[in-house]
Order: sequence, then C-alpha cells, then structure tokens
Amino acid sequence: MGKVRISHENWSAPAIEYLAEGATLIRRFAEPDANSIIAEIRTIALKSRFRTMKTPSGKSMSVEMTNCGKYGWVSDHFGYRYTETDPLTGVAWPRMPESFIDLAQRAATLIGHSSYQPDVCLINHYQHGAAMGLHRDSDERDFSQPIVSVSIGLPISFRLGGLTRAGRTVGTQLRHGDVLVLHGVSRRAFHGVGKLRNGVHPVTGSARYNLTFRVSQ
Ligand code: MD3
Ligand code: FE
Repeated sequence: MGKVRISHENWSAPAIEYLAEGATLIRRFAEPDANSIIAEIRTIALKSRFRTMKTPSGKSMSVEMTNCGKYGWVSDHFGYRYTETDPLTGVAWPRMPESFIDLAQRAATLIGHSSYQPDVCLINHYQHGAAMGLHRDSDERDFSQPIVSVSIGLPISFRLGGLTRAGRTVGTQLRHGDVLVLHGVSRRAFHGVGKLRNGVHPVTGSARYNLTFRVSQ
C-alpha cells in the first residue's frame, strides 16, 4: 500500500534559483495568478488574436504570438521591431492589465529593481511541437531594463547561454507559475526553448503560455 500524502506535504512555496549571473528563477511565483492570467489572455486575444509571424528570412515561427501594452513586438520580412498598432487590425494593441503590471513589478522588485515600468507584454502560445531556437532579445533600446518572463501551463526545457551563440549553456525546465527575471549580463544572453511535448495541464490543457515583460523604448 502506498503512503497517503496529505496536501501540505506536496505544497511547496516559491523558491529562488540563480541560473546564472543576472538570471533569477522564482519557482511558482505566478501560480496564484494563473487562472486570472489565462482569463486576461483570452480577453486580449479577442482583440489581437494569436498569429504566427514570419522571420525576415521568410520562415514561419512555430509559436503563436500576440501582445498587450503601449507597444508590441512584431516580425515580418522587413525585420523585427516594436509597433504601436497591431498590423492585423491597424489599431492599438490591447492595454496591459493592471494585474500583469503588478506581477511584473513584484518580480522585478525581488531582484532589487523597483519602479519597473514595462511597456510591452509579448504573449507566446505553444502547442505540441512548438519551439523557439537560440536567440537574443535585442530590439529594445535600454538593456539595463530587466525582462520578466512568466510561464503558464505545460513545462518546457529552457537553455540559457552566454553572449555568443557558441558559448556554454545551462538548462532547466520552465514550469507552471515560474517567473524568470533577466538582468545584467543575462539580459543580453542567448536563450531558447525545446519543443513542447504532449501533455495535459489542469489550467491550460495541451498548451503553454509565456509572457515576457519588456521596456522597449
Ligand atoms: C533570457 N521566450 O519571448 S522565456 C522570448 O519560453 C522568449 O517563450 C521564451 O525567449 C519562452 O523572447 C523563453 C525566458 C526568457 C525570456 C527572455 C529572455 C529568457 C531570456 C531575455 C534574455 C535572456
Ligand atoms: Fe527571447
């Protein structure tokens, strides 16, 4: 007979891991907000729907994306950039919910960066097989501003490298509720995620969402 586990033995509090210099992973930090985040994502996607974007080389990305905030990140055959309007609708991106700003600010404050004011939240939607190859986030103007990443739903394997594509990488899983804050040298580091595997998550079903908060201007 297996041991009967009572709930407090399975519960675990948020815990901080230092992946690399400037890469602070706060496990489960966003878990209490997960259902409201999903509800906000649905509302945002009614106005600016999830879409796959093309890289300048003409390849379609496997991750579906949308944005909220004053600006949104877009990619097409002209290149990568931030826009004030959704190219699909011609109108402003949906407003960033106060609860999103609050979550990003609470995470940034934990790493000593108070008064964080993100002007973009890029929302990535992963379905089975979707992945994001090794890249850097370098379309922003001020790299002294952190990026806050929030993972919701199915887990995915994540790799964080250094300032060159060939450098050493450290790997971990990004799981439901995990918040990763990138600052300092890690803000400019190469990073990517492997293919989303099949699974069922109680909050998102077969999907994973990732929110990245950025200061773009
Ligand atoms: C390290 N997203 O949107 S989140 C992206 O899971 C992006 O959807 C991945 O990379 C995802 O650009 C990874 C973790 C993350 C986000 C931004 C970073 C790691 C980062 C920026 C700099 C260094
Ligand atoms: Fe990135």
